[in-house]
Amino acid sequence: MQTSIIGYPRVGTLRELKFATEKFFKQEISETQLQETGREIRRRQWQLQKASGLDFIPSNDFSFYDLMLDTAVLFNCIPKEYKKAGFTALDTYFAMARGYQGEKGDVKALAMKKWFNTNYHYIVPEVEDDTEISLTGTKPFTEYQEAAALGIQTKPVLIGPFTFLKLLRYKGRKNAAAIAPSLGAAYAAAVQKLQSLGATWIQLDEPYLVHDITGDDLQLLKNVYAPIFAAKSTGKLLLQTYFGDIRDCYKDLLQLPFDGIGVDFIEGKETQHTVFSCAFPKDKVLFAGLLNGKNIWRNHYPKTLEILQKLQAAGIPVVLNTSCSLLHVPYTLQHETKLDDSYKAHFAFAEEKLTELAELKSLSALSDPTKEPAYIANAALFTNRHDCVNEAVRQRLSTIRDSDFTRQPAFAERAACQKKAFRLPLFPTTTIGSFPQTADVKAARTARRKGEWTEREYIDFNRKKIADCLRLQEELGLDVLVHGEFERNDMVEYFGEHLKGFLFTEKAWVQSYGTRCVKPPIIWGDVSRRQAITVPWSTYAQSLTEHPLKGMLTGPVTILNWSFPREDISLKESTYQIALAIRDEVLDLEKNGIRIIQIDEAALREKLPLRKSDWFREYLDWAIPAFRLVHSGVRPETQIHTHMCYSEFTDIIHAIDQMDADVITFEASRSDLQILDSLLENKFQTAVGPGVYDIHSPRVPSVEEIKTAVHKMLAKIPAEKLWINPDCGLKTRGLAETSASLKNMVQAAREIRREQDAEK
Ligand code: THG
Ligand code: ZN
Repeated sequence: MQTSIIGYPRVGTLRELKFATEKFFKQEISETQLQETGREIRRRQWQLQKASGLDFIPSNDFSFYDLMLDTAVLFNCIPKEYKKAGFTALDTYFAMARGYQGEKGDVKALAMKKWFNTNYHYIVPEVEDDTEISLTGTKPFTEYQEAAALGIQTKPVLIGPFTFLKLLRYKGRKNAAAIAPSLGAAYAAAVQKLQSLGATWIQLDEPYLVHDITGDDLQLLKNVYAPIFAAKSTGKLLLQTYFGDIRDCYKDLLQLPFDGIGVDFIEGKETQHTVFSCAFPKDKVLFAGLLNGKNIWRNHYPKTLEILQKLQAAGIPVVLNTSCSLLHVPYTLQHETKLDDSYKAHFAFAEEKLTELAELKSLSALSDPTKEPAYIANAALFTNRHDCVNEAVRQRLSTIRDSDFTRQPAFAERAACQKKAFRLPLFPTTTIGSFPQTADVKAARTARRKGEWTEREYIDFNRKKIADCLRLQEELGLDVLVHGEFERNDMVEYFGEHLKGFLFTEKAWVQSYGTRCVKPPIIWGDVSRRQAITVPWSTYAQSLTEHPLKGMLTGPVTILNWSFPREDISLKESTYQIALAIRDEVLDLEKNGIRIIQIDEAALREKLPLRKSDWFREYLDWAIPAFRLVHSGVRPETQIHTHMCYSEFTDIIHAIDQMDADVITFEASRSDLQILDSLLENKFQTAVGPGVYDIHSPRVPSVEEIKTAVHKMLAKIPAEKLWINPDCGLKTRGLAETSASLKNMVQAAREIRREQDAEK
């Protein structure tokens, strides 16, 4: 049996690519130096994979920003506005990813969206009616040759044409069916070129197939693949799916001339049933995704070997695979010096997963693997796991009642109380919570962590930052202020570090978008709060201002979704435990005079099942109650805010309203304000702050631009329900662009208030 992986992380074991790219953005290094960093990372990981004994080594899984963007560039889907005079190919590429503002012009970035149900974000390519789709790029070919020159035969990886068609944004009249022929031909040319270079297997990733697939979808897939099949000669094609099962199209896919089908046994609840319920063609190979590519727990060998045996007994030729790309886990446990070995024994990051693949490969070749040390050691991990149960937490959870999920009084009555209590102007202005994490802020955290600063020095530093931040917000004229979150590395990791039951790592970075990474904490055991977490910072900040100060918390669903979750208890149970811990913090903030509390559910949508039929039963039926459990205990005049990122929530709008917050802010500026219609149609009751400008880009929006966005909002949202705020937190931005942008935002709000007065 051979082994395979779908893809590998690319940011570098110590985030070398991130640092090089950011230096390149600041023009501190040349393009040549950046390219060299990329080449070095690729070389190191190919050689590591080869040394591990991996049979199918991927290439073209590397990217300077994102694979969807790479695919767009490969096939010439480059909107006209990014082709500036004097731009290099790389400048054009980065302008599409991040926008560009400078001597050569002013263009916005392409939209960015969540990659399926992960915390990775992809760039949404656009096609216009006159876009000429054809093979114009070279990246997969040069990377294939680069590996070949090192003596390593690789399996080139491309995002498949069906998934690409489904995720594209169509700017003109042409739809997916209209561009399928030219896209299919362009892919065919790429496949031909790879074959001519010597590629034996070519992987086409089609994760979109794990959605509910219709007959039309299947027809589209067949159409776009027709020229690709025609181009197949010496090479073999692997259709790779992940993030779920392909129950509705598996049988049809087996009829097509693919040489391999990759399925996900981890997230695909129906995968086993699907695979064993029909005969497998003799001329194909099943790439069985049995190692979790998304979570960091060790694989359970006895279980995996059992499934492999069943597949072999059914006469199915198998390659052992990961369930998805390893992009979603950190590189290696080797840099984790502080985690005790008794914990580390339970984890496998990307590098350790390579070892697991190798061990499983040799175990699976034995008639009785159960006597092998590797097998015995692995099996033992699943029988003894220490300190993960906390009886007090379980006891508390068992006593919650239905009434604990409902805030009193109802929305309208609370809204009236709050209106009187706060006396805010029409269109109140606020921010999402974080302010720029400038170099001094990060340096302070590092100094504290390394023990170079005392706790007192660290607190004083942060207090000074808070004071400066409040002064800035008052000068800018914002209405509801925040303390700026200088004490937080990340909105989830910070709470993980302060709650019992979590473990955290030092270098376990996972790419979130572009050069940005996150370090998800690990939920090891039952969760509870040790002591107040944010209260000292928020009360200090409130003591400095007459304005309402918004206390900032992260909600239980987001903490769960952005951590590595347990696999020994349900997600629901884990989330309810976190909800009770955050509930304690909410009530403490209120007791200490904080009158507005934001409980971010930035990631609420992220783990919404990809199949609609699972939405409620598998997720929303506990995710929404978990949020309600957090805030149901507050007084009527305490205002509860929430925030959601990448809020494609048109289709779950009722569930969002059921969270029963008083105000919700969300991303809207990069996604052309479609959501406003559905807010109107669905009589959304929660007050809303659709972001008026995009914070993921360094460009400063003009007053006019912001006013235009607000006018569009006012056409759909009653004036008394509208808040004015940026898209998301400001932590990734510089101070200068932040002040300039917020100044324009406040100015826009003022002008719009004046216009409204004039109309009366
Ligand atoms: N936290 C977590 N996940 C997230 C977000 C988050 N996913 C969605 C969205 N926000 C992604 N956005 C970001 C924004 C900024 C950063 C990461 C993800 C970021 N990271 C620092 C970096 O890469 O330089 C590292 C953080 C640090 O210095 O400690 O700035 O907010 N969990
Ligand atoms: Zn956000």
